[in-house]
Amino acid sequence: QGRRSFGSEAREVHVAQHKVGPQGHGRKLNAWTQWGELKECVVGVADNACFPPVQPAMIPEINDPVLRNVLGEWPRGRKSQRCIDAANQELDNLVNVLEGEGVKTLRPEVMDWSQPLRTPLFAVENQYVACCVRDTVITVGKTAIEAAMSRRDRYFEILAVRQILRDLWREDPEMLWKAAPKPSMADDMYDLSWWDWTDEERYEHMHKYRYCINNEEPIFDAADITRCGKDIFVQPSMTCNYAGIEWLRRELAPQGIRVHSAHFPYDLAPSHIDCTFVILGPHLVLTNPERPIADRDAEFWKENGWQFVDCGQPDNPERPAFSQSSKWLSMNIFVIGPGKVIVEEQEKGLQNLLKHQCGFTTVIPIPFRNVFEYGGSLHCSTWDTRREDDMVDLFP
Ligand code: ABU
Repeated sequence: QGRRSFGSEAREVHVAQHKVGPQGHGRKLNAWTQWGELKECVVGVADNACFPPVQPAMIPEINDPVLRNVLGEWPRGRKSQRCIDAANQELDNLVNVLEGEGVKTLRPEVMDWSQPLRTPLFAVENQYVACCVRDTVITVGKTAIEAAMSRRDRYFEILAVRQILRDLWREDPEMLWKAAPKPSMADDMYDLSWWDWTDEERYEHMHKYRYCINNEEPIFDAADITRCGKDIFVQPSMTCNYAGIEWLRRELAPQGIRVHSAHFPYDLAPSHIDCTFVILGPHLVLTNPERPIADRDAEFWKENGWQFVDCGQPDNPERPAFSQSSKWLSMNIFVIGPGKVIVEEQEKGLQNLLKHQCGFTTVIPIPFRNVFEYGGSLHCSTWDTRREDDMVDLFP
């Protein structure tokens, strides 16, 4: 066989020599559900965080009116070290809590996000941060999928977890690694007129599910997706269009995975399903009282025996001055196993609901409000790489 360089045996030798094939260390990528026993996950980092630049996918606003008057305009460049340290302290504590629960944790690489970025089609003065890893990549069964994100400052955020992806792929011969087509992020990918609509106009159009991106290229953030075994549900949003959902459908259909869209018409500027519709376990969903699921979608869930439990109003509805997320980060909880969940420490009402009405026996409160500045809470800032679960069929 020695010199037949294109024969299959020779190719295997070549693969092994160059360390690109399975290394057989026994780690597995696996996550079919939102509730299987968590064994390994990535927790984000706030290092070198910058303010997101104004761009077609995001026109940020300062929440605090006093500060808005003082600053006059949206800040630029690096965030303060104090703000970064405060978030990192809470993220590190989450790591300790997870390790204490027997979950192996991994961290993104620390990168310099203050660098400007220029492609042939757009330029931004700086990048963002690798805190909300949930947005950039998702595990669907045995496949890792890199998202097709809409924000220009997040174009290269995936690089912070590429080494983790490479290591997993080498070690797990069954793992599939897919990356959605990198969006152009050119001006014509966006619908800038959406930003000029009043709330009344957005309300009038709410059943069209059209936001600041158009439908020309597949776009989705990984956090627009939630998993229920054989079925995954994806929310059209500011960060996800129907082309993105169709891309997921075509890629995952050969594995027997059914991709559904999930609609929440009363959220007039939605992004990410994990503050709106949070799967707690088989047949149980925590729902957002201000963002009910569309009637036709609700029927499908209920026909299949699912129950919805409304989350109460947040105990602390305050949003940090520069956070672009809603008060509903309160329900961005992290289910780490059947009956086991991590919740922000100030959300006492939700902790009680989970204990007394949703069957959770272990509810772990931890401080996390300093991470809200970066647009996410406990679920957003994690990416589960291994859960003990299977491709269950809960929509037979
Ligand atoms: N990153 C999750 C944000 C969702 C929300 O603002 O409700």
